[in-house]
Amino acid sequence: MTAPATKPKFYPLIEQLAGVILETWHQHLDLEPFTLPEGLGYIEGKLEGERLTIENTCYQSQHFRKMHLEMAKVGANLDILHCVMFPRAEYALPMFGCDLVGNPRGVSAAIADLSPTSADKTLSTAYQTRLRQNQGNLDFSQPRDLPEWGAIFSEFCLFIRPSNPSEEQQFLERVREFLTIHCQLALGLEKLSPAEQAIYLAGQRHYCQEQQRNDKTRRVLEKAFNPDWAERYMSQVLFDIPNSI
Ligand code: BLA
Repeated sequence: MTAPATKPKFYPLIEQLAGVILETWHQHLDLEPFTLPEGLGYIEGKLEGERLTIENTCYQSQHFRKMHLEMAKVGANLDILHCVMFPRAEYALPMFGCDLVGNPRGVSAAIADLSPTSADKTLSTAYQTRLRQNQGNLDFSQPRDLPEWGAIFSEFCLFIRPSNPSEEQQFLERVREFLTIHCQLALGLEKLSPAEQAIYLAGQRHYCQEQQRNDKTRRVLEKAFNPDWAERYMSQVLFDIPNSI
């Protein structure tokens, strides 16, 4: 199935965030296309009589095996942006992840993180130093509590309900900062030894396994398609687990 000629309009913060993500990728990295499994680029389903459309944009680069930006629309009421950068196991890199869920009244969930994949599940000193620089300036009135599987996220994880346009912009700029730091630090890394690569790959596997426990995402996909399809989409597209180096 190919995308329709007229693109659907998304909640403004979602459009802006997609712009920031693509802009930052293009600015710092040499992008190559990444092909998703057959038939999973543009998708349509029905959720309780409402149309669900999913648009996927996917790249790879020297340091990232898969950089996935997804924009989904459920009828007129639910807009979702999902983004994950899966590092190549050759590099000691955390996982960038971001999810934004919007409805006509506003954004209910805005989450972004650089999540560690190292053996001790901490970010490197270089990441910590850069991430601390502007952390003190952040001020959100409605922080949200992570679910139990959220233990995969770092101490820098931002999970909020933005309560006004200024908080929306603050979130957008913090994500730009996460992405800039991530791309810049990735470009300076040496390759790991095979033994070290196995550790980071295990870290990625754990991250994906835990993300697959997100019942809220699974429920939307199960209702729009069916449980088997949801399982396939979550395990092969949203959080596919690389098996080998
Ligand atoms: C929450 N994700 C949600 C919610 C919905 C989705 C409907 C509930 C919103 C709310 O509680 O206000 C739905 N998200 C989707 C769907 C897709 C999607 C259908 O990506 C894809 C088609 N989720 C991620 C990534 C992160 C993430 C990369 O995909 C984090 C880096 C986090 N989403 C995340 C978290 C919650 C959430 C932590 C809250 C879960 C909870 O409160 O239980």
